[in-house]
Amino acid sequence: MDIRIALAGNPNSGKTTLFNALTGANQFVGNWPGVTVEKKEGKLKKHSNVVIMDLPGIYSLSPYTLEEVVARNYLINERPDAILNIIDGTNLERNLYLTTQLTELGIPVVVAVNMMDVVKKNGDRIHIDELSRQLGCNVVEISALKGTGIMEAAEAAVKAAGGAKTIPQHSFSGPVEHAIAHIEEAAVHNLPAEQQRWYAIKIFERDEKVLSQLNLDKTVLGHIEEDIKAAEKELDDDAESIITNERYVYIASIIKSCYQKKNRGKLSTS
Ligand code: BGO
Repeated sequence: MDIRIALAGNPNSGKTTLFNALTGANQFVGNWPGVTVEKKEGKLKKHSNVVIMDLPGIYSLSPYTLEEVVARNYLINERPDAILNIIDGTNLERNLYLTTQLTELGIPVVVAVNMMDVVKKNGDRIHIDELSRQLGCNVVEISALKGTGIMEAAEAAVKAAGGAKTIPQHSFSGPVEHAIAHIEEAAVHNLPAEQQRWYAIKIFERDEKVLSQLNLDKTVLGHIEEDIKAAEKELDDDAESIITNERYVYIASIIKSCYQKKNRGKLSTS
């Protein structure tokens, strides 16, 4: 059986450059079923049993663009053996938004921090070990353009594919966790344990695609709605915005402890 690695990342993170460098001429290009979004897969060089699936470039796993729907359907329904998440090291805040969601899927994740040639040239520093600790997954520095670290990143993903699922390290605020715990118990306890959290968060967000997929009983839906409303009242915001905002608070704390900008704190002369 082939090992299936999904390559996921934001548009412009260097995903195409990395995919080409890892697979070379060993690529098959088509379309995702029923849509005109390009589907590319390829064999990892020197690993004929490893298939890399290049997912569309996305910022989030919300279902608002065709690309997001395609990517998340693949991750949820096909469940690759591991995710290699490429992030742009010069734009950590925006890129980690997707990462926080990928680590919730119950699939082993390896993060490849790309553009490290630029990060280093700028004199900035990313504390990789701390980033790895905070995300709960292996993190590898790469430059897809220069080819540095890329085989290490791919091999880390292959190794992760045979190991433990990534466990998200982030907790939402009390009222949200309270609602999520109720949702897990009421609606998704029959799903595999590692998938329950992702589904519960999506139900909390009232994600229509997930709700229609799960086809929950009306009484259960009514109880869940009460839990969501209680959190919304307590936090004075709508459920989806609460999740988004709390993700950004988490990301800000990661960046504070993992990213050091060379000129931070110095007065600008311009
Ligand atoms: C252009 N380092 C540097 N410095 N650049 C990188 C790296 C890296 O590690 N990795 C990728 N890039 P895609 P998506 C470009 O195309 O792979 C560059 O969307 C240009 N083009 O070369 O396409 C890469 O698939 C003109 O840059 O990303 C590309 O994720 C001037 O990042 C861009 C400058 O990479 C996006 C750059 C005509």
